[in-house]
Amino acid sequence: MNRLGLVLSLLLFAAAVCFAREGDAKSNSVAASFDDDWVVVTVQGPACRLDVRTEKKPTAIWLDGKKLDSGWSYSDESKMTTIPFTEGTHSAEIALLPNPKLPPTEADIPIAKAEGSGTYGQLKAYFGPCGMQASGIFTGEAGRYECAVRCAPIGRKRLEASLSAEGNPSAAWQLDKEKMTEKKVSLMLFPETKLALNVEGGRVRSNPVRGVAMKQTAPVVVLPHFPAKDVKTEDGILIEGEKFSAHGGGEIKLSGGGHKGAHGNDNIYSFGTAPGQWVEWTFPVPAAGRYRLVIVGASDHERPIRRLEIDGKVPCPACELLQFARTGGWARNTADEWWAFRVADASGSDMAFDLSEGKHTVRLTVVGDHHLNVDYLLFAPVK
Ligand SMILES: [Ca+2]
Repeated sequence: MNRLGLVLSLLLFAAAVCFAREGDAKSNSVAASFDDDWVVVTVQGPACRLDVRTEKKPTAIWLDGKKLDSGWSYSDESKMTTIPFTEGTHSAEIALLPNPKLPPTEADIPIAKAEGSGTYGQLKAYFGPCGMQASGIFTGEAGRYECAVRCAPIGRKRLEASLSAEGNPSAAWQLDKEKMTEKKVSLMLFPETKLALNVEGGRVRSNPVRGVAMKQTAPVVVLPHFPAKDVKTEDGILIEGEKFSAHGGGEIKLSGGGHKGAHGNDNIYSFGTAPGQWVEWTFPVPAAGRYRLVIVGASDHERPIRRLEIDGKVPCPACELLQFARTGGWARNTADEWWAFRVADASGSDMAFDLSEGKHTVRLTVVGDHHLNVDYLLFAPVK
């Protein structure tokens, strides 16, 4: 540590190098801290003049955010900088580096589209003694996005950045002292999702976030639907929801007849207690061919989203994020709340799956935390 650093360390741990003069020294409280080539002092109490041992002449001083062009002085003999304070609580920022600038108080950080032009909204950032707090609303379409955050070198230790969506922490990382860093994280985003990007650990001297960019990696496909009573169950391979062959990530609950109008008088309910929960069914295919899939479910949540896999693979890009709908209720008392959802692509065209004769598996995995009751699945041959 150089001599300045040593003196400033003393300043930090024992305010003995700050002296209040021309006031009532016993009534003034002084807090001091330093980072890099800055000293920040906060003084509370009666009017006073404060001597701060800075070891060299400051290049600029700001008092309560306003630059002090005169009124302060520096003594080569004592190595002290003297600053006048009026009564009250005031903060002085003393710069010891060439061409100093006060940190920004606020900034706009666009959420750029990683491909093409335009933005998905922007974050409003505020800067203060603790760091930077930025927040904003995502304006793009529902989907999974790769989010990249680029941070500038911060020239200090122990500054941490964190990113969250709807208050759920998504990523946290430590910023690098000397080089640019980039953090990539995958996020499920919907229109109006609240995003927050914070840098904590102390005052930043410039905006540490050089950019935020997002790229959609999977769209959410809203499934077309029709009343479950119109499903022609005799036309296909019917797989009862309740007769699953495997599951993971949480308990699967069976109704045991507690819901109205369920096929086979049973169904799965509250499927979706945790992200990543899954349920799988094994089913025989009597004849090789192309099949369409209908899933009969009920929900009183806004957007249950499930990933569909057949024989261990996501069979189409749309199957990554299939969105069911709020059907009006959980079908506890009303059979009409069972809806049939056609597995379709983004244009609403039915997907067709090639299935060989023999055993196959179909799996639904929870994305998000919205519940879905599942009565049955039906693979119907394409005619
Ligand atoms: Ca059933």
